[in-house]
Amino acid sequence: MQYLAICEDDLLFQFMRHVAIEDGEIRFLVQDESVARRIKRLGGKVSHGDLLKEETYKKLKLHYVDHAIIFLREAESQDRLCRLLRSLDKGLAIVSLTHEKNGKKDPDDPLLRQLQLTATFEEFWAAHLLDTQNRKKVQNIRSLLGEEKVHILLQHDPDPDAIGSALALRELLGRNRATTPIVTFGGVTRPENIAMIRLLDIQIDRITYEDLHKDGARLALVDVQPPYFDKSLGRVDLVIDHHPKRANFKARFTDLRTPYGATATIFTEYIRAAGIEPSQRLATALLYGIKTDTLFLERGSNLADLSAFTYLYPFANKAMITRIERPALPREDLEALGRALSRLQLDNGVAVIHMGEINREDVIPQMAEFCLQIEGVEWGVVSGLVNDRVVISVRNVGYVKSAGEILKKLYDDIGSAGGHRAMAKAVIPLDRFKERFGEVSDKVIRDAMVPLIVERDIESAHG
Ligand SMILES: [Mn+2]
Repeated sequence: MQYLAICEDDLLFQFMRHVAIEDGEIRFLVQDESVARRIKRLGGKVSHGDLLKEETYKKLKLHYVDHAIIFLREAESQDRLCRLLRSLDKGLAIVSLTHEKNGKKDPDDPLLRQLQLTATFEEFWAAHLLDTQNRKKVQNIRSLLGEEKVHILLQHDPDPDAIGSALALRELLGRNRATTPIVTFGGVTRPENIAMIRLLDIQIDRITYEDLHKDGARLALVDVQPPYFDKSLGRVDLVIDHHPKRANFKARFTDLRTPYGATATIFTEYIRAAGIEPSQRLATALLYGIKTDTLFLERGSNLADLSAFTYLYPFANKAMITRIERPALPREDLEALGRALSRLQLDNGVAVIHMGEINREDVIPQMAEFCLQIEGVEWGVVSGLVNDRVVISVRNVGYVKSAGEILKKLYDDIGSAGGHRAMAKAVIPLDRFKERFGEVSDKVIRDAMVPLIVERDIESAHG
């Protein structure tokens, strides 16, 4: 490949002299002989001549050149040169560097590219500035947490983004489980997340508020912020998260990046900036964190998530992610689902199931989701009794009335209810439920869902 870099002076040469081009060589073309001599002294291949004369290019044997890069100070000369080169060679690829904000475009010439120098530099700087900032932050984090024991605290039901981020923080600190345990006040419940910590051998310890600072331990929060917890956490050393800031809090170090789709993306940037090559275990955890929090880069993700995902991909164990995503269904859950199916009622596109008493809350939304696969069903409404709460989960096909609004209207005054257009959930304490409906039985819970269906019919009657 032959490149021809055309410039009045040695500016392009200074920029490009150290650019290694594996598949070819660069020849420079400048206006003045003295400039050409200087470039030659510095080891460049160079010609000189009138840049806007046809003669110059005939001498150069332009037909051997595949790619021209041009930068002239005046926009008008730049345009003239582009036209001249095009008239001499129809197949020549031209990159035209311009410092004008609105360089003219020629939509009819697919082999001509206009690049704005300022935009190119901004892009270049943005990436490098970010990397430098990340490096500085890693230094701060390391010196802040020093040699003390660190508790990495996650939300009550830790998700893959939180778990991956915690693992990355521990790696950044060069610590192990004993000195830097990952802790929660709750526990991991989703079958996929349980599979994740089992397959990747990650321990998450249960902790109490009293033990948070035991023996002078430092406290780091990832993928969550202090106001999430109902009690005060005492001194918080570190908060790294991508959720919007809900209320003010104090921490010695914070890095909140709300445009990011995942906290694991922030940690991937830290790991890269620190020059750490991620182990397969860490890369798998981070990749799975980004994948689940962004719904495979669809929801609320940005370029940073994509770039982190691309970076982690070759290091991660993709087969293991597939195994995490298809966790084994325990026999008792399967039986609960079987019993649930036998209670299915179908009414005018609405599938209703009351599952009765169950151990795990997450099978309720799973069942509601499953109902949508039944032919002709637009709404799946599934309820269950979990400990001392009635839980109702609603799914719909999305083009009907908002499930979240309906549930909110029906149950928000006696419990908590809400959600999106296509998925919603209500949780009602058993005593409040009894207050309104008298008793708790399959029949009553089923009847309690009737207004939901009526509501939905009124809505469809209105169009
Ligand atoms: Mn997250």
